[in-house]
Amino acid sequence: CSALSTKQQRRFPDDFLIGTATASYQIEGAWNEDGKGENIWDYLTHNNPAAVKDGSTGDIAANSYHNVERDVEMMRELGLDVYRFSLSWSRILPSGFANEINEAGVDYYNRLINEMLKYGITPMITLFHWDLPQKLQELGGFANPLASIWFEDYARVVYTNFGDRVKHWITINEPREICYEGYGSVHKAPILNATAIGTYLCAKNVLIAHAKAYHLYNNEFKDKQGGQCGITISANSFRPFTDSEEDHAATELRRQAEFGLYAEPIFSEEGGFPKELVEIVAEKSAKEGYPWSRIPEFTDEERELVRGASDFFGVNHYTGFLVSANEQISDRPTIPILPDITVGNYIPPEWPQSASYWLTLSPDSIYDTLTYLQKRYNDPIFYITENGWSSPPTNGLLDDDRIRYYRAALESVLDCLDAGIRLKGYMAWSLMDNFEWLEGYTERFGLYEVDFSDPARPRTPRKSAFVYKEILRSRVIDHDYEPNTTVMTID
Ligand code: GBH
Repeated sequence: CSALSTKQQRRFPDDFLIGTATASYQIEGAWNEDGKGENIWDYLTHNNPAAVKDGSTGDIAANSYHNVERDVEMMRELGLDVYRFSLSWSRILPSGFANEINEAGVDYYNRLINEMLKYGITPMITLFHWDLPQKLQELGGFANPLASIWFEDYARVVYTNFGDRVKHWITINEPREICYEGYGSVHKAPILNATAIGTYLCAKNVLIAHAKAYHLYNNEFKDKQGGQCGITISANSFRPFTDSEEDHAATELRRQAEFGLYAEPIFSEEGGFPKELVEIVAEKSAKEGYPWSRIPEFTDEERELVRGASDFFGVNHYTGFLVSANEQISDRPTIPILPDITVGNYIPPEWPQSASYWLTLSPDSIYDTLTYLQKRYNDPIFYITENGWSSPPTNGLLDDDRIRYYRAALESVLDCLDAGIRLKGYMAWSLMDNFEWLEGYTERFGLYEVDFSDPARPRTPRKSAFVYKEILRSRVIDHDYEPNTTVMTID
């Protein structure tokens, strides 16, 4: 007898969407083909190659621009319910502005969407996953309040062209990574490193951009097209290192600085930025001699525009940390934190390490994160829009560590469903190996391996792809399932 999920035979409901996710710059390649305009990742990788670990670019990436049929074939092999991908803004609008539409770019996405629909795979589209048109960056990018208008114009083009067939929209992927990593530090393009100011300025403008695109959909498209529109925010699990009051307080502050900064204005009852953080930054700003707080305020009108502006809460979730009031707690590499808060990270030695320094297998972290968000934000509808595990390029096809991670994560998903959390779907990051931003091709997240030394970028299923396929087929997690990995088929 095969030992199924340890608890009992728990099933994923038939209407629970299981899928995979990718992002345009990470997979498409064809960076200057058929009229595509330059974006900030083209610009960064071409002009500052030292910023990328292996000096690589996404010029070809996984060559998905030329692989529509193979990409959809992989989705069919896995038996996906849903595939989440993003659109390249500058492929659709080469200058970033809506005066000129690049029909070849629109055509690529039409072919992809139509091929998916032919096989009953639901498209979930992210409008923006970090590849801002370069000209818009030169005009200030998300530090410029006009960015919300440029984004709304772009969203109108997108809904108009694809909304007849696409019913699941995500405006923006991970405001934290855009703003803190891109504007407040040097971890993502445009590596502005405007530490004191950049994160908050960007946060406000990104939230307003999202809200405008959301209301545009609601007011002008939803009646005809009948879809839903939300945002994706990265939210990892933060639990107190000890049960002390100080560690509990530090943990809550850490949550506010990580995801609350972006979630609170949309999903909280009162709207606006998290209060404790606002107080801390205001006080520090005054001490530092600024005539105003570095964290901008919303006008009443802006606050109301943003508050409640999402049909669901998309969560990208990868890992967890224990948080301490003591800054010097960890001996394992830990991730950079917004400099306005001072708290410590702890990662227990027994949590398995991936190829990414920030990513360990943190037990029950999905359940912990979603129960927190459910309570704090009044029971929204959730999708896990990303979750995944990296291995080094040399690991090849036998990825038992990735299998262990996905099984544990999906058990945690079932715990959420048992607890009544309104979680509607789960997307594994990623369908295939891709350009991992400043890590280049040194970290691999794919269920399918991509051979980056071959110009055609052929894809080969890893062992984890077979295991994921079986979970999709059976709708249960069988921890003893050993796949036959010799032939991948379409069932
Ligand atoms: C996701 O973000 C992205 O949406 C996806 O594009 C990406 O491929 C995937 O992660 C895997 O990395 O050294 O400061 O950069 C997840 C959020 C990504 C945030 C990694 C922290 C590392 C810290 N995290 N990042 S830093």
